[in-house]
Amino acid sequence: MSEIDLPEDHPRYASLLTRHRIEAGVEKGITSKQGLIAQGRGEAFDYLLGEQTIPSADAAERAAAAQLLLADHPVLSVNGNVAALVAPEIVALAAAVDADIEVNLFNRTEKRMEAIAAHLREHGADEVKGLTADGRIPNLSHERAKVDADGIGAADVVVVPLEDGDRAEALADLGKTEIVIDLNPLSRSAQTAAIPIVDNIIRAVPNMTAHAEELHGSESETLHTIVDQFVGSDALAAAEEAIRTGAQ
Ligand code: PTJ
Repeated sequence: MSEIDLPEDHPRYASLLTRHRIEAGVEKGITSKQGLIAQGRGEAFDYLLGEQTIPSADAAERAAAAQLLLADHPVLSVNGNVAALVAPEIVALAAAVDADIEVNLFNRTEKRMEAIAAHLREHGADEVKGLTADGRIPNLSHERAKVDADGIGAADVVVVPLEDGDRAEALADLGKTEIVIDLNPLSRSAQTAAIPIVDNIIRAVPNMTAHAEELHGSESETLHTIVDQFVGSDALAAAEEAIRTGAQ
């Protein structure tokens, strides 16, 4: 038994554990109620993908790790679902690629911002950005546009997991290189990304960290080659194909 009262050999263990974490996130005031709906949508796609990291997603996670290692100022954006599902794993990824962590919410309230920052600190984050909110993403309604000027505002590469399409597009319009984690290959966020990762965030983030640790110390030419050889539209097509033909 672990975390929840369910045997780890239960066939739906990972899915039930994920649901439990999101539920606990809502109870703790870090995840919005809409986060439950977003989780259900993601789960449906994950089921069709066989609840596994397909080869094109693994390639995307490797390219993302290389891109983050090449970045001057990478930032990992965290919302209420991400905080509930993978807080310690986000802290580990930030350490592996020397990235900032910034809380950036769709349904922004100061109370949730504070609760998520505290939750990340409980899981080892030294510094959490997003609370200063002295920067703005142009062409977005007020609350959703708030960022830290020295965080996402100054970033060259941003990881935006489980993001809404509008903000993903607005960030891309600012010239940021976007790495999107989204189980729906048809979502606008995934379509907008330089590197779309069609995988469950609970698998994607640890795998990005593993790739980053393995690539650490590589020549920048090697990292550039990994990034250049990755083609986002091919990865999206491979994910759609896996869903259509049944990856299981
Ligand atoms: O905490 P907030 O206020 O910033 O709100 C966060 C949510 C996620 C509620 C908000 O951004 C939202 O409503 O997002 P959407 O538009 O529902 O998009 C979420 C996307 O993430 C969907 O395309 C889902 O398929 C996908 N998704 C859901 N769970 C996972 C996922 N992708 C990867 N891993 C998951 N576990």
